[in-house]
Amino acid sequence: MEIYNMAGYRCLTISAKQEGSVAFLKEEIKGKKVMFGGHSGVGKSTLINTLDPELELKTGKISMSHLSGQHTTTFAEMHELPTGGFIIDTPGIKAFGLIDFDKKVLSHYFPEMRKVLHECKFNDCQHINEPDCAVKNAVEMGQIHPERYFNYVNMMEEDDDETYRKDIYKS
Ligand SMILES: Nc1nc2c(ncn2[C@@H]2O[C@H](COP(=O)(O)OP(=O)(O)OP(=O)(O)O)[C@@H](O)[C@H]2O)c(=O)[nH]1
Ligand SMILES: [Mg+2]
Ligand SMILES: [Zn+2]
Repeated sequence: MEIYNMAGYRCLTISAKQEGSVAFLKEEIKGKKVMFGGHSGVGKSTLINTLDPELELKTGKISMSHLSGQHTTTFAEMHELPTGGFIIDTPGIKAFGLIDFDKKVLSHYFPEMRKVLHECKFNDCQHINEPDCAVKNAVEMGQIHPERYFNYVNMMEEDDDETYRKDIYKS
């Protein structure tokens, strides 16, 4: 939570087992389309059942040997809530990847980087090896969490094979 709060995201802890703690979600979702994402077993479907018990979505036990969910939800589905708005339940995330994505603008999707990147010396700075980089400076000054910068570098270095293959097919 510390990492994401620092990046400018609002983080809250809630429990599907305590109805009072999810009441505010009904207000949040009114007039919106909201999606729940996360690993299998974190309680996405359970939380949606709390928002509308009539949905009776299937939920799964946590596997004691793996201490994780069992991929109970198998496809994404959108439900209209009687209290207003729409909620989308999704299967647990198995892998994360960037497809058809221009890495040159990856930092624009990190709010805390977007805030400072106009101060980089080069306006096409990739925040990796360039001198006078505002993003790297912010990491050093403790304004950007090192974990977030580490994730950024990892994504930048991720294999581009997928994109490469698509380019071959196109030509
Ligand atoms: N104590 C507690 N248990 C919870 C909470 N939310 C979910 N659970 C339990 O965690 C288990 C998994 O919940 P699910 O709702 O099936 O999880 P999911 O995120 O939908 O999982 P997938 O559909 O596999 O992606 C169930 O046994 C729930 O009863 C919670 O807030 N507190
Ligand atoms: Mg589920
Ligand atoms: Zn930079």
